[in-house]
Amino acid sequence: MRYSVGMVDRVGREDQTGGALKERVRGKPKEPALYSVVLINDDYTPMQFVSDVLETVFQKSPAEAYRIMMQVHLDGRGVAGIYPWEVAETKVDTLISHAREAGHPLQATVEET
Ligand code: TYC
Repeated sequence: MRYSVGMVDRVGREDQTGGALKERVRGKPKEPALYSVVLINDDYTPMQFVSDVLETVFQKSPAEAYRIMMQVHLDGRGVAGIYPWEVAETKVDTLISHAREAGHPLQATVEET
């Protein structure tokens, strides 16, 4: 039996790409941009509430949550976490809705890192 080298070749290439066009990749692939969720101090939100949301929404340990809460309390602001854009936005939305539901004026913003 005889095989056509050209045909075997073409079938082989089609196998690798599934027949689809591949995008040319050049240069160093960029990491996705990251954003800080920044908590803002106020005079009314209880310290315990801020520590609790840092634990539940931002997955901080009790010690780290307390440290961040005190940093915000003393310095006026502090970073709760660093995430891709959509995650950061969702964290802020969750934080704000918990705070409003509990009647607290806690504020947070997303900033480019
Ligand atoms: N300053 C608040 C108090 O004394 C505590 C607080 C900490 C509020 C951090 C907001 O983002 C905040 N009860």
